[in-house]
Amino acid sequence: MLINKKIFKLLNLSKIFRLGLNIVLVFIIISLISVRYSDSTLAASCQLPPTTYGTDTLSVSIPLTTNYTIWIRLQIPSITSNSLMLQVDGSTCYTVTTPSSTPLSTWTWINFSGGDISQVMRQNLTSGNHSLELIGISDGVEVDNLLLLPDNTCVPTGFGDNCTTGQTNAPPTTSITSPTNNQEVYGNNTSIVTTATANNGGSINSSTLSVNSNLVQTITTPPYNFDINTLSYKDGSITISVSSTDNENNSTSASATVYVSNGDLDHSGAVNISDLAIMANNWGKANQTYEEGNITGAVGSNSVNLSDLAILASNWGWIL
Ligand SMILES: [Ca+2]
Ligand SMILES: [Ca+2]
Repeated sequence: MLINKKIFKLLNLSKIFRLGLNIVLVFIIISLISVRYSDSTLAASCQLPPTTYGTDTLSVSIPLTTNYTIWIRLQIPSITSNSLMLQVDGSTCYTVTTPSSTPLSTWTWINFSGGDISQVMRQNLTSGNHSLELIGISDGVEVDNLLLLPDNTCVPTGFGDNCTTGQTNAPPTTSITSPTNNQEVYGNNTSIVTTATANNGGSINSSTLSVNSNLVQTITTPPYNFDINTLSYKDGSITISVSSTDNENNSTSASATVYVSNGDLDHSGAVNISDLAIMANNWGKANQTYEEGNITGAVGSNSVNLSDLAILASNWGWIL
């Protein structure tokens, strides 16, 4: 049952015991979560007392691997009937016991186990399916909300809306994998490899490539890799930048400065005899600059040689 992209609500879950579970599972800043409810048998990990008061289990799809703080909103009928168990994935058991100061028959949020506020129920949940099982071990304890909050600072009030509304994705993460800063690029099919990763369960809507602040291409589905024709630019530095935008219109960008090196050694706008003359004049010399004919490789890394001539030859006659 999907209510909206951030909150889903399951009603009238329990017919067994007064946990009377109206469970609200909220994944902050996570979009479009599907969930199904099912009763299940008790898992082995919780060491159950002789008498229990029923169980309710949620199977839930977690879209984002991160640490979650588990909050349970419960109310207790008496100071001695004040516990339940929460079992995560059949393997992690929390005994949730309210402190003696907890008011009776009053909805109270608890995020710790064993009656100890320092024992915060916070654990890593990987993306994928997980089960959350509530087990009644005290008669008359009621639960109506359960929250999983990536944010470990928010303390829910009311139904927890203060922790679940107004949240937005953290901006996506964007990077340029290749080429790297100051790398030489040449030819008509230079691949720009980038990454765009949404955060907090969001999704990437688009990634754009700009060269010298001019939009070149927009990609809406991964992989976010672009091809540019470096022959569209004069030899010398250009700035490539990518910007990714997520489903909540948060954007981040990354940029790199690269050096177009198509053989126009004198930056005249054409690859021609004058460039060849420069190269010939410095043929075989080490520690040459690009303008002296050392097209490939950083200055000093190698000599003016055949690999440089090959690039010049392949772009021979190019005029921008
Ligand atoms: Ca030239
Ligand atoms: Ca060289």
